[in-house]
Amino acid sequence: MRRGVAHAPRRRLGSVQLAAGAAWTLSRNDIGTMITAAPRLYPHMWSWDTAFISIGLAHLNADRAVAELETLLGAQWRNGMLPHIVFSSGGGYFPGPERWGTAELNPDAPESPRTSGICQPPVHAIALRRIVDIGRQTGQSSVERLLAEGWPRLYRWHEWLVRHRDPRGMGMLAIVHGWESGMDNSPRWDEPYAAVEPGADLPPYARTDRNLVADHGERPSDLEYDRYLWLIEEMRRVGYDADQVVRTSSFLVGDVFVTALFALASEVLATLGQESGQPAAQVSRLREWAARSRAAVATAYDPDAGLARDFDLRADRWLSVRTIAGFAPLLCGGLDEAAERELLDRLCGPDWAGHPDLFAAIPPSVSPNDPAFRPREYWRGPGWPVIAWLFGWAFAQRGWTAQATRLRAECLHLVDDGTFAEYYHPLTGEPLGSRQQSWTATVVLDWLHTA
Ligand code: 2M8
Repeated sequence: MRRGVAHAPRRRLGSVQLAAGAAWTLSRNDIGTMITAAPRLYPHMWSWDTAFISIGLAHLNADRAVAELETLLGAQWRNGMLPHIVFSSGGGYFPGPERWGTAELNPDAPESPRTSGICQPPVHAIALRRIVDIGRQTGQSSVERLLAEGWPRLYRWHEWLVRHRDPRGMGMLAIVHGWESGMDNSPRWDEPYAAVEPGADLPPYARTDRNLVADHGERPSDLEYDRYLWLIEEMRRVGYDADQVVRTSSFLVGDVFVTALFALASEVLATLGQESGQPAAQVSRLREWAARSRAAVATAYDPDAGLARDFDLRADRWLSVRTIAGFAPLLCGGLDEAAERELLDRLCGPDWAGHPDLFAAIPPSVSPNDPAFRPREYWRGPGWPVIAWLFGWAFAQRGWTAQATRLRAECLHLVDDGTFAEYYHPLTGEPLGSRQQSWTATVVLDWLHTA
């Protein structure tokens, strides 16, 4: 019996209704030029959201999935960076293109479409693999064009990360803003953010997110936002020059989760390249990058804590904060068999996905047994379907079928209220943050189509 108690009675949709709701969510968020991350809170294209969105779309219409990924790739900077936001022509989000000012400040940034000046986790090769496989099964040939034209772009994106985001040359990729992790206000970043002191000359700004999420406790605080904006200000002042940003940013952290995704995605991209006759030298470089980053993730693993750690490059110390990101080695491999088995057991055990009070057995962003656990607050406790999907996909690749199947079933239970929320209260299943979030809909579609 489920032990979580929902505050309001939950609807429970069957799989046909749920799939229809997910498809409707994507079409509702389709503004013609792109599918936005969410209708009101995120009315633009986010890099890693789009990777996931295109997977769900591929089940409905491969041409549209291809177009979506092409739009993102079309906004790639001349130096190879894939920007974290591609702005639509509408407003409604802060910081918008004027605040970022990338095209004015950096010759590599596209003038159209406008983009932000940072990046997000490199999951795009995983999306390419998935879209190509789905398109081939359903006989939709546009995926071959995406493979031929998208592969070199993704190669350049990975190359950019290696060139500009591996300051110690050891395979651990660094982020210069919490937003680059995708886990914006995770407690992982509390210590490095505490050292970020917003200057008195931070230009004034007005948040838009607080007008759109009724309970402000579900969003980051004002102090957190001051720091987010200050880091952007620092980048503006060096014209978004990638190397100068890494040299000067008050925030520079080796992100173990991004590094694991990079290792995994580099392997996936290498295999796709090998299968489709891409240059052998590039394919083997991808495998080398994957191996180096996998080794960096293994080095970040702390056997005493039983979790992998981030590394604060400014303070020169490991960050031993216990969050879902600590399970990064399960995504990319690299640990010895016994350590890996122990880590997998921990993920499924009573501190995490097996916690007896969870509404659904997916790992929350922070363990309910941790003093830092805040069940309603964004990346400080809620369950995120997209993260469950990532682990589920990686587990299936690694042959851990039982765990992958369980994640799928439990996550589908979490989202069967049909709100397609951005994140969920892990103990009650209450939908939180935005509703009709595209990447939640897409995860549902992929899972329902791969039963
Ligand atoms: C959230 O991040 C944006 C900033 O990039 C925000 O809070 O305004 C994160 O959950 C991020 O991972 C996600 O890509 C984005 C859009 O869904 O929202």
